[in-house]
Amino acid sequence: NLQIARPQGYRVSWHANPAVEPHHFGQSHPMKPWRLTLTKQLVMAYGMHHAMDLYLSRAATYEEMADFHERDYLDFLQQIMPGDMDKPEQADNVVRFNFGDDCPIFDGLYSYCSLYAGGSVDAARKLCNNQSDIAINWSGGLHHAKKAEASGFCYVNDIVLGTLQLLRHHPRVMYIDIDVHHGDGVEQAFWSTDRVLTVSFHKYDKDNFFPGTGAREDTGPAHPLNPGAHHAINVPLNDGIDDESYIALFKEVIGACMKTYQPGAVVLQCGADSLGCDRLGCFNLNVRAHGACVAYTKTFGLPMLVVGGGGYTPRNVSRAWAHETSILLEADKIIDPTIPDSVAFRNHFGPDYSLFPPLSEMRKLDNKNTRAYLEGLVEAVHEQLRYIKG
Ligand code: TV1
Ligand code: CA
Ligand code: ZN
Repeated sequence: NLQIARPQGYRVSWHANPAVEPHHFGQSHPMKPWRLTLTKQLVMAYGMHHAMDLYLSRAATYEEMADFHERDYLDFLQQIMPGDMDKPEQADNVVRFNFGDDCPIFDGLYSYCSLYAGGSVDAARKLCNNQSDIAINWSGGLHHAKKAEASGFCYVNDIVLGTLQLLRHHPRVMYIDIDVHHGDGVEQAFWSTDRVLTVSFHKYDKDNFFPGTGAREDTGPAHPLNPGAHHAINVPLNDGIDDESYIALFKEVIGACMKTYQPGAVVLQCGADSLGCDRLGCFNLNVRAHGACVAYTKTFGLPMLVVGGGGYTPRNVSRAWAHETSILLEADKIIDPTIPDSVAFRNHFGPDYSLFPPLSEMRKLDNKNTRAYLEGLVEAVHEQLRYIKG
């Protein structure tokens, strides 16, 4: 019995549906749901599945997704088929809803979306019902989706749907996003409420890095009648940020936000494209530093919805998310950094077979974030927090 085996620990629940994993975005598309298979194999090889409650997540219903998304958009998502993309009668909607290279129409698209969204809705409900303290959905975290628009590999915004569930029980929810991209969809969804504080750390370059939003001074529509003014915190970064600076920055920003805002629950998006060596990312983080952010967030002892997100070098995505699962289980000090012999697809982890390969040394990117720049960011966040009362 797990409650007896881990009397002090948090109750951790794992929400997944293996039917998400076989979906293909297409030939050279960087988003690979297969990374979830690799993550699960690592977690199981370490025996972590014995220490948490495992739930087969349901597909989110149409009505559940309509909590955020427009019905027109969901109808399109539900009926569109691969091949329809080029049909003249669909052309208007394809453009209107932003389908294309980043967001292709592939086989089983609607089931893919409803399954990953169902995981976050289920996970949030377990937290609300007090049946879990930390609920994990690595297939979620798709932070760019808008209410009537697909964007940046995201179709349905599971984070918004999960957060809406948490808001039924908690007056204030804090959203933290460590994906290398700006969490624009979540920010925008909660732009006009003071009940969600969104905080995104990301690479920012208006013209050359997706999505081009999330400048330091973008803090939400600043109208005096908007209760959500000042409730979007953006931490824009340059290439090559290293472990030490990122962890220090994360702790200062999140520590200050927690102190001021005093949320009742946290949603943590753990996009793994902020790791060094990511196919799309440009930061220099190691698996341990990425995990240190998860560990720090956990120290506040709040109910946590933990979701995935980006991550385009599958072997490192699975390393990070397996390590972070162990942190949430308080098992990170116990597990062997050498990847178990028994793991499926073990060849993917060679030649080092370590959970912690030296990612920062493999593709050396200069750290373009000076100490002065980072200090300026922290100061600006403190100034912004003066507008917010907890
Ligand atoms: C098909 C095939 C699509 C190869 C897309 C990289 C591809 C990209 C592809 C790609 C790619 C982006 C843009 C340009 C907007 C476009 C899950 C006008 C090698 C959360 C989404 C990034 C990140 C979108 C998602 C970005 C997340 N980068 N190869 N597409 N246009 N799109 O720049 O935050 O991680 O790159
Ligand atoms: Ca981010
Ligand atoms: Zn990303």
